[in-house]
Amino acid sequence: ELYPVRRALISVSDKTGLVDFATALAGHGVALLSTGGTARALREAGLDVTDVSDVTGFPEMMDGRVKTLHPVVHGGLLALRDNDDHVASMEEHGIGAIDLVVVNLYPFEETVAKGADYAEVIENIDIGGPAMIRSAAKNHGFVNIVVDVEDYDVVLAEMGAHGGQTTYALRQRLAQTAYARTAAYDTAVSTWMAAQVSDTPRRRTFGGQLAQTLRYGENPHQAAAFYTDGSARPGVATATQHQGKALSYNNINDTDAAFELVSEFAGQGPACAIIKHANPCGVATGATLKEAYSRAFDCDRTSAFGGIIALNHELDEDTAREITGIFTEVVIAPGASDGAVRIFKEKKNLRLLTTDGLADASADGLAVKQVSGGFLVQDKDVGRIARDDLKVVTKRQPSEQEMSDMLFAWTVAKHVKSNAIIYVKDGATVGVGAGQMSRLDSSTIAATKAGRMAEDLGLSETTAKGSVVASDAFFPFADGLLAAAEAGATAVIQPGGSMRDNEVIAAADEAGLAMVFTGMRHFRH
Ligand code: 93A
Repeated sequence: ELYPVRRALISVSDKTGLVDFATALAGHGVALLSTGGTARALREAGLDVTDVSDVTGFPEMMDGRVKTLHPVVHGGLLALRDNDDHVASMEEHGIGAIDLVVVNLYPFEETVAKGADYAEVIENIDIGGPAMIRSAAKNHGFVNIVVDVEDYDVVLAEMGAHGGQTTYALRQRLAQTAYARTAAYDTAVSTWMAAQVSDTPRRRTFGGQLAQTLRYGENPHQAAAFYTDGSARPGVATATQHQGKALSYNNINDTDAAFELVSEFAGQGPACAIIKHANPCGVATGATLKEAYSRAFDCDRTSAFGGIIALNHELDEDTAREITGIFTEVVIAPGASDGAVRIFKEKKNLRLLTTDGLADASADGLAVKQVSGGFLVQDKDVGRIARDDLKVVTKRQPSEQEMSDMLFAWTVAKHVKSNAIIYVKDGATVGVGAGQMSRLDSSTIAATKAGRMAEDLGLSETTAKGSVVASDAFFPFADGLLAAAEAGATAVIQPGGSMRDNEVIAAADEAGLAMVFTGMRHFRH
């Protein structure tokens, strides 16, 4: 897996560190090939350099638009050194192997940033550079591709340690860095062009595959489109739509939230999540899918109107009939029976989506969020808590029912915008408080909703009575916890870790609550 560096092609716009790096390469006996400006800089430093034009037999032409775009360059980069045919082709056409490419691109981003005119920006779209980067990176089994000045020393360190050779691990890592660079470069080009194109903004591409132009975004005055990333993961992007008009921006967002939540219950009994404005207004398990739906609906009948429903089992006729009792925007499920499809056919405005199974809730992924001037990227929240992870911190131990309800509530909490407070009883939410700036306000809202649910169902006392409560982050003070106890909760699941944990635990003991710490937080914004 070690492979020697014998010949390098250097073509850089940013000449920082160039001479030191090339000098060190020459010290390892590496032959240097270079393009116009780069070759000049190296010669001025007294290095022995061959011009690429001498190798290609063509001068750099068309204002430099064509310098390295030649089979003698790309053949030297792409040839598999251990393939007899490839080696024969190299010999036949006089192509010499190139083992190291050092390229940084025309400063497209900087040219845009300084406010250059259209023609100048266009001239700064590098073609030959990215082509060489991609060729060299593809052939990383043999070729080193360096696109970052920071990597000059890394390459030299390996060559120093291995007698002028580099490891496969390094070449592979360099290739990944290289493709990230060309991807970012092309994104910069397409983003700049998007602003030049007079076409409707929804045609602009920002990376990804345009799947659908949307009628509008979150609001009618916002143009919008749906891009997919090509992954085959079951979800809203890959689902089959059976009927109804096209999904809107908000539909897609909420359908995603619903499906991701219900996918937490993969491989378990029937479960249903109903989403409104990206938050669950009811999540429940049930003996049947119909029961799961009904119990989710009962949590907040008012909010469920016009909601998005996700199911973790194939939609059956009974459940379908029950769902048609009120207006629902979208139902998504891992399949639907023929009978269920027939029942929905009568409801022209109801969209039915089926997927190929549920999403893997524990599969790693990235979550990207746009902020002004950039993107925030983080690992997807795939944190999950099992019974053994819980630490009972109160004198009273939770009962079996409380324990399973707490785990259910915790799973739901992960999918509720912070601050999140969720009351759960018998495997169903009975009150959800979401998206408040104060945890106490979320508690109050969740308790109020539990009271309203009782009214809707004609019950004499709040459904929060005898429930468990989950909090997505720790209770900083005892007040939030006491509010939950007052509302009727008997057990609490929360991360713990507050400076005042002792006070909070003492308050729980005083109120006769059972409380467990997860040691994990589930902020969601
Ligand atoms: O105009 S190009 O896209 N055509 C090419 O064939 C080509 N080959 C290398 N630009 C090309 N380059 C770029 O020239 C490199 O990516 C590098 O940024 C720059 C280095 O040019 P010089 O050595 O003349 O300073």
